[in-house]
Amino acid sequence: MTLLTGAQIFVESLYKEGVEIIFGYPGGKVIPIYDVLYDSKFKHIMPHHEQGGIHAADGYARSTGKVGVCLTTSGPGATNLVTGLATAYMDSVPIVAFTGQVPRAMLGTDAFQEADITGITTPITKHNYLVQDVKDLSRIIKEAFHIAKTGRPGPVLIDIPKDVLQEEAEFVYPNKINLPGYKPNYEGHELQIKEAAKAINESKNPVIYSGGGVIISEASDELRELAKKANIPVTTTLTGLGAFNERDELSLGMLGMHGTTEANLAISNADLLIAIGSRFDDRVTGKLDTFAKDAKIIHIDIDPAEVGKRKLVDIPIVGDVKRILTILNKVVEEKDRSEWLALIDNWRKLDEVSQVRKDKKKLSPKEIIEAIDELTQGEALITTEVGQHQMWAAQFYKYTKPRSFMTSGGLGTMGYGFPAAVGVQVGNKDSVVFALAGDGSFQMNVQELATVAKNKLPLNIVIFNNGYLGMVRQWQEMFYDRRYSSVCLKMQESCPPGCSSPGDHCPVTTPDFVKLAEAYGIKAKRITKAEEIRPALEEAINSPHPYLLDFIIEEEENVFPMVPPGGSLDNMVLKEEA
Ligand SMILES: Cc1ncc(C[n+]2csc(CCOP(=O)(O)OP(=O)(O)O)c2C)c(N)n1
Repeated sequence: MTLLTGAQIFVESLYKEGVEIIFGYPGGKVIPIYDVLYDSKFKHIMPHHEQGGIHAADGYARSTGKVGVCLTTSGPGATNLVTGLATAYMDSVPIVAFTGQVPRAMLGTDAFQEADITGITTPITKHNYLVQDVKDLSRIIKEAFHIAKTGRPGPVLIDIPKDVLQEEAEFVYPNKINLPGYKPNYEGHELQIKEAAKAINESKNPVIYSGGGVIISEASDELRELAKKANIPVTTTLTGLGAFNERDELSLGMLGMHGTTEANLAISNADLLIAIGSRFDDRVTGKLDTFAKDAKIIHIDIDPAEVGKRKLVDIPIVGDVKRILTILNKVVEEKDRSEWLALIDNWRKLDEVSQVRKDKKKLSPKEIIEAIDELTQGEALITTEVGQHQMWAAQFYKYTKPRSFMTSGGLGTMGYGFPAAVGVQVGNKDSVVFALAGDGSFQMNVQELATVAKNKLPLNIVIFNNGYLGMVRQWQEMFYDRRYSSVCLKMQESCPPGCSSPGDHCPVTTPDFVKLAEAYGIKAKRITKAEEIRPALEEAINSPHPYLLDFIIEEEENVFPMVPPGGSLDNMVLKEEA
């Protein structure tokens, strides 16, 4: 019988799971693993902050559909994962996160670099484990991967004490899983599916409200079939973008707070809402009792806890979206819905109103994103941070395929997008990848420029530089009487109190992003004129190296349409007040 150490078992188990890439950062409690990794076949990407590592694993998972794997040491290494775990948990992303832990005998003694990471992460992981015996390690790893990727996916954490990594046991990788308390229901109730088909066949003004769950269950083809067969318009959530080709005439784009006019008005006037793999998030519904107020509601979701959680549903169907849509498509009838579609077309025209610019002196974010869209024909893989640029990226890029838009929808994590793009590029070597960032968000995980440079990742980093924490400034402008409190990124002590007009005259306190990129050995350019937008983007896309583009955009450009917080979807603010 050959005995392996816990660290060797870790590596062998990951081979069995087909893992190819680990995003990891070393430290005292995981040195035994690093010692084994020294001779291993894994690609190991070292971020420059553990938060960067877990977001990279997340971007890898969202863009490839595989499980993302990250590894950190105990204590601060482990706690640096918290934001990344919560981000993945809220958006149902499969990740297995490994953390080192102090030796078993020292647990609970406030030992050096001890943190109760299983306690800390209980509410933000799908499941977590503290490995107490090396003999359990391979079984736990097998279970963790199973839990992370099945049912409603999510992050699972495995905490391994250092002495468990050093102890020996026989290596047996189990063939079977035995988790009596965990049995996701994939099938969907047949009678309910028939009910749903009947409701669809009878409806005049139906709308499909499709969420990230459609992408997760790889059900885009089935969604298209349903929409096309029955002529039903489709709106998607932020994390659902790409589930339905936005260049299709049935696409309504995104719904919700910054959704399109046609999507929000279609929902408000629908007689039937078909919610698929979506969870009635408050940014989507606005005021709950007026959301789809005249509609019968069908809700298809793998997670029974989501059905009826926020909104009462007429026809609940719990199960795998792909399987359910496959059955549903057989019983749904072809139908002409041209009157309803014509009405929606009229609402579409209102979008033009929202996109009128305040000031034409500086670059418009819309122009930049539309240029990216044209140059890449909706084929690029795009990540964003959180803020106005995130909403512009959702509104102006026309996503054509699933797994092409990676953004923190549920938690809204600034600092997510740039490191996530690292994982996206690593997992999709031949794809054109864009990391779109605000000048505020980019500074939250800016250290990953080193990871990009070292690994020669040909990322296109685009900064929408407005000198502000733009989205917060927009709220202060619209709802707090333009009292710009702590949103100016150029502000310093010598500024006049109450200043609300930062501009080119201000001292520079945000870093010069071009110089910063160059300090890491990354090519970079600042763009200030409209005619420079396309050539700069082309140069970046065609370059085999990473490239950072710093676009100086209009400081006070806002995102419209906007449903004011707590408002109804049919009460959008369409444009800037005169
Ligand atoms: C970690 C984190 N802290 C704070 C916030 C709150 N927040 C949401 S948007 C935003 C401003 C983002 O500014 P920037 O990255 O410059 O993007 P812009 O809105 O200007 O496009 C802030 C502070 C957040 N979402 N995440």
